Amino acid sequence: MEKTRQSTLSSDDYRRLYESLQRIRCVEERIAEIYPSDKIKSPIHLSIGQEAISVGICDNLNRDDVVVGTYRGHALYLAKGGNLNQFMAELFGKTDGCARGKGGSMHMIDMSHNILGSSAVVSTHIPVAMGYAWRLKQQAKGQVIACFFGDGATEEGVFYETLNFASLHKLPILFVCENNGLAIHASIEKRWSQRNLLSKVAGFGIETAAVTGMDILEIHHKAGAAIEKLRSGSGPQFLECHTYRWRQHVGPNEDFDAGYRTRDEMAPWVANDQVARIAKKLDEGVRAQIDSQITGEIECAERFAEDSPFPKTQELWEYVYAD
Ligand SMILES: Cc1ncc(C[n+]2csc(CCOP(=O)(O)OP(=O)(O)O)c2C)c(N)n1
Repeated sequence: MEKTRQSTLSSDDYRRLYESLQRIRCVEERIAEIYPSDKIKSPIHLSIGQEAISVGICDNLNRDDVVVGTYRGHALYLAKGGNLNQFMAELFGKTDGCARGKGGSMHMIDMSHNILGSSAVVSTHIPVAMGYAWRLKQQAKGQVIACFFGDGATEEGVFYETLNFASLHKLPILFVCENNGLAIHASIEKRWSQRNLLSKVAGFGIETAAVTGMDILEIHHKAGAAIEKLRSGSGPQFLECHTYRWRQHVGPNEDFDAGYRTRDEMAPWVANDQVARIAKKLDEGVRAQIDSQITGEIECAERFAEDSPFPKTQELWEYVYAD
């Protein structure tokens, strides 16, 4: 995806944002649809409702900038330009998957787009991103890394150790907290004594910004400003984006019967759907053309995944660290 620098977006910018948002939404809705068939071989953590964060931020990144994320990582992978065929084959556990079918949904990687991967163990990718940022700083080619994580990840000690080290060494890292207010079924009200994440981060000397209204244009704008500061060497930046997860923590369904939240709580977030909002910025014909292109891409990716073979048994011990 090409970067956008101007503060007012053009029709081409809206087109590009819509295409990315709609691709992620349609891919994940299709994943939810086919999940009961057992073609997909791994657990899935859907980003439906949260797409605007990855899209708004990645639109400001160059191809050689790096991203790293979590098990809820489909949106990030696709927004950064990751290969859809390899993504689908990975979900299907096939050898043409981006991790040769060994990683599944939680381990999407595409180094040709500098998508470093993701971790299923909460917070563990944050120090890895910092290490990579250190390397980028030493190489001094102007690249930056964006590290995405949930509000739950900020409860781990390594998160604070990383903030300290990144600030001390003025590393080119954008921390992105996708604050959906939930860690599995536990709300922030039940977990945080204080709701002052940004002031805690600022205590490490890191510049912070928040987007509370799930507004892709505000995310785009604030991420753009933060990334420019990173490139000018002013040290790590932190963006907290408030959002809401529409589906269950893990799996394809809604989960209002689980008792930890209500449909009423979600309603304002759905009314503020950023995919529908950006769709309205486009001419009907342009939108229809993008929609049909995406439908074709997804059909093609499914066929690619179906046609790819499962890994052979003898491959079990290949591409791993230990014998
Ligand atoms: C170190 C560690 N502790 C606990 C878990 C179990 N776990 C998986 S997801 C999750 C919630 C994390 O919430 P958050 O970081 O807010 O991300 P979200 O799922 O909301 O995107 C937990 C506790 C884990 N995977 N790793």
